[in-house]
Amino acid sequence: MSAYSALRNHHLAGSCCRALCGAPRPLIHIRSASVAEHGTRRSDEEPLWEAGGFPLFSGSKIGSFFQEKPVLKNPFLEDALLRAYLRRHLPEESVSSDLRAFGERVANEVDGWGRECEVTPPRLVHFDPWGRRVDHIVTSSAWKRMKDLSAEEGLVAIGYERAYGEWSRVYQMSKLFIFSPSSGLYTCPLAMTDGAAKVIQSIGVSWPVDEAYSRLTTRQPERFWTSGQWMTERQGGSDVASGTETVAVSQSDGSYKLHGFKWFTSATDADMTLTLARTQDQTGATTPGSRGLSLFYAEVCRDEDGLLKGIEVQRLKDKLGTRQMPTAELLLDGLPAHKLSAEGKGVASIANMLTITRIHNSISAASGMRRVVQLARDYATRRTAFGKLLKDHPLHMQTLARMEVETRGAFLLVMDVCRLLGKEECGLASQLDTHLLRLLTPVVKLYTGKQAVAVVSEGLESFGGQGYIEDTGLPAMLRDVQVLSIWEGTTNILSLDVLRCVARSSGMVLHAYFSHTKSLLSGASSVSSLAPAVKAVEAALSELKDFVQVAATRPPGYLELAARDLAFSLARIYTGALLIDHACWKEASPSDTYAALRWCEQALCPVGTKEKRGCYDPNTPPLDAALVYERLAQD
Ligand code: UCC
Repeated sequence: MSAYSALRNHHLAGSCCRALCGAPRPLIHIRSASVAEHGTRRSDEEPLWEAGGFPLFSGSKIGSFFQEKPVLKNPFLEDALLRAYLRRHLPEESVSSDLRAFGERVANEVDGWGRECEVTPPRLVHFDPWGRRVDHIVTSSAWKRMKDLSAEEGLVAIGYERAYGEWSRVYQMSKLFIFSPSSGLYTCPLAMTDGAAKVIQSIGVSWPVDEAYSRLTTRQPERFWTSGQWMTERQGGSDVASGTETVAVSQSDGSYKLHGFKWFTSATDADMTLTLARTQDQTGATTPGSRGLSLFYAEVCRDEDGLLKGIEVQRLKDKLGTRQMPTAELLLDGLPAHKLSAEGKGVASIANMLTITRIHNSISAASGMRRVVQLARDYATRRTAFGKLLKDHPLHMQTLARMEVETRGAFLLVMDVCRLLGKEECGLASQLDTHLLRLLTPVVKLYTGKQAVAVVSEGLESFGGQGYIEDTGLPAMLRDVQVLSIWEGTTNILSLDVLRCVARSSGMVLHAYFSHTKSLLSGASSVSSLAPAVKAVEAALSELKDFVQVAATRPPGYLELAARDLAFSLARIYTGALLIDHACWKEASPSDTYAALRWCEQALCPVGTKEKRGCYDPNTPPLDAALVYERLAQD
């Protein structure tokens, strides 16, 4: 500070003080909550005035206290449950050393790229400077680096190399679990890429998709392709059967040209896509509904003039979150394509893709929770309020512990579904496993999607006002998890999918559920510390069984009203059993037991309770409607 400004500040401070107090101000002390170093508090009494009599914050000075930000550490090393789960089920040194190294890379390098993707969102360039239509989706260099990284790290490939047999999916998904919150949403194209590879594999890896399959599953960045999944049209993405207007016009060489409007295509910079369309008969007519839909494969490429072949990009979507990723409206105007499914089997064929993307969605949900807990617990060791670190406030720790319990439950549920997927893909699944996989896929997707929004929202609150500040990166986490309950089937659509698979399997999926959940409890019979949790799960199972028996005698509308609560009950009970099972493992920690006990304190079977209260009776829909549409008397 120059002599002049020092004098001026001194003068101003003095005159201001005199104006306020009418007398020279004595030295004031405040209680300080700042921290000099980790966990070490500075002296309680700290002068507000500097030596020489100048107040802090005077002139250009901004005081000595700055918030410490939470630090992202290696997300693999920081995750006790992930490491224990792998030690229990996949104790391969090559896996843990890969995950350790990847975790280091995520914390030190990739997380920064993810942030770059967020602050440099994609944009659409419709025309070149000379007026020619080009439809270029310009993405950040970080987004492109994510693509190369994904290939190098085998983020799709691991699931298809199957180097670890039936546990290969668990390995792949563990890697994605570490990657997801730092990925700048690159996990979205990877989900669809994985789903497309799965569809191709189930249909048969032969022309015209053999080359595509090898590119989707390669580790070579220069060959790696991503895939889109274009299902949503202008009439919406849930009722695909009646909402799909796209027509496939057959060509003389056996291929097709697609004409339609895809309303919501994610990660539209993909190299290829799978999509649904209706073929025409001789007269040009199409079959309505699901029976008229077939599955098509199309490459996204440019002609010799640099124009997209058969595609016009109408605009990019302006979304709440997932802004890192281009999401577009596409006009398909003669897009060259090949039919992959049997005629009219489009929905059933793309269902394989949905199974995979729904599992990826659940991984993203669980890892979003894990990340916010990791950051919040780190912050709690740095931030002081009311004279002590946040971690020393029991109420704050209770909140974080509740978030941790939710995160653990979500992790075990999704990993169990990955386990089942791995078994099925290696031909090792029993019929029970196959039924469980079918039932639990919509359950895990819908449940973790909702949990993620709640946990990440709570997580933001644990940073106080900083959780609401855009450039901390924290608000983006909440925006991004909000999509997880929406795309790939909303909560209600997936609840109805649960009913669909119960009906189509004549209840066999529920039979598998009851029998496997009980078997998960078997190890706990002699563990007294877990007795309250076991008792709660057993009681909930029996309540659920009662509900199923009652529901079987009621009309279909009854079950539809109960669908959401049924799905939540299936998720909570099964997760409780998984937590108990994990806590019985010989290397389990006391915290594993505690997490199981805490999880099982909640209402595990809401569908049973609500059934007894008459919530699904035929009189409730009109009452619900009357409540929602109630008008004031003067209206
Ligand atoms: O595309 C989107 C965004 C992409 C972004 C990807 C990000 C991934 C996550 C990233 C993480 C970061 S969003 C739009 C996504 N759209 C959906 O998810 C569709 C939602 N709607 C449904 O799921 C509906 O339930 C439909 C479309 C499946 C209903 O169709 P239908 O035709 O009315 O249903 P049907 O008639 O019951 O079933 C037709 C056939 C049957 O087989 P067949 O013909 O052999 O009898 C069913 O058994 O499809 C079979 N099927 C299934 N099979 C239907 N659903 C399933 C299923 N879930 N699993 C197996």
